[in-house]
Amino acid sequence: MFKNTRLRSISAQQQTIRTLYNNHWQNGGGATSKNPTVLITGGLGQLGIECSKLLRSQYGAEKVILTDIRQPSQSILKSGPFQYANILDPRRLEKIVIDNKVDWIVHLSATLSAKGELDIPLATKVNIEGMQNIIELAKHYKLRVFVPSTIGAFGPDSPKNPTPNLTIQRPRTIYGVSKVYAELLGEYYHHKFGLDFRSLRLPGVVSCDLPGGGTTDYAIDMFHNAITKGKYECYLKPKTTVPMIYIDDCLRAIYEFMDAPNDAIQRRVYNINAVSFSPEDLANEIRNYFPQFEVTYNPDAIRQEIADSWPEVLDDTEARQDWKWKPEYNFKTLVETMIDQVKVFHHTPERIASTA
Ligand code: AKB
Repeated sequence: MFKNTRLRSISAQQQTIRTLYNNHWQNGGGATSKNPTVLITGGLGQLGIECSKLLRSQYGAEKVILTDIRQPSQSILKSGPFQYANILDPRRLEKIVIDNKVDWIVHLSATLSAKGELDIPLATKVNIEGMQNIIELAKHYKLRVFVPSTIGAFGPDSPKNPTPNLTIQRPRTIYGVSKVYAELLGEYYHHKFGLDFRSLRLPGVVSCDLPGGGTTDYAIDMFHNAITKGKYECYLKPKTTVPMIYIDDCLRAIYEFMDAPNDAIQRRVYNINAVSFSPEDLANEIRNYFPQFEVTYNPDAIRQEIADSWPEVLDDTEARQDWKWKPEYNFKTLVETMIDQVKVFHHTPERIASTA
């Protein structure tokens, strides 16, 4: 008896939700919305906060909902909607989607390459199970969904310089494996169900904020250490060259790609390229600002092997052709901008001196 009542009430509830979403789609909501409500997962990570700033400047503060399992600062709480949500809890995510009539998801939660190798079950859960939850939700509510892929989706068998958009992908990390899975699952849902899935293979992202757990993090660490300590011990060999991108270019790429009309997009997954450099190149460029900066090298076996398996340069011809991708920062302007930003991060010359 109880069971039946409960079943009836669930189906009545589902009916209400269906009607609500039908009205929403008829009024121009959903994947093709021109003024979308966007849910960002992993919102307090390296890309999330800055991504929310950019999207809020385009669509309005209330239209972008940051979610994470971490505690936000007061300033983040004041800047716009924040909700606690674990990507491994699909019902919680679904509630946020329904309550806010979400149109687009930017799914940034992930365990990065180096951390993933230290805890493979965790990376599998977060990156694969999390992706399954997000894609099912996006399919059900007809949402546009962006999932970042990475240079890590390639492996030692892929051509390195340049690495084409369509080529051999045999990554040797759980992170890479999960990202290839995400790419293929997204393409499959696009062809099978018409899901508006979009993905970019991102280079290592260079920003003032630390990502945590990536192989390309050394570049960020190097700036912070140059400014606060005047020296740095690098965990990669001096000549290890991989593609990198300044965060502003990366976020603009995500925004422009998400905003591109469907008929401009020939693929669901694109390479984007910006600059490529090695630890030695970066140290030399930083020395133009801090001539006494000292860098020593003590390669870490896991991260060196990962970096050695990655591309040196991504071929992004197709992104440039189809939706007019073009980076604004070259190596010199990336370094110049990072030095300014990291100085601001560490606040004052007094603080720099005291930590030296
Ligand atoms: C990592 O190093 O794991 C990431 C990436 C290149 O995807 N920054």
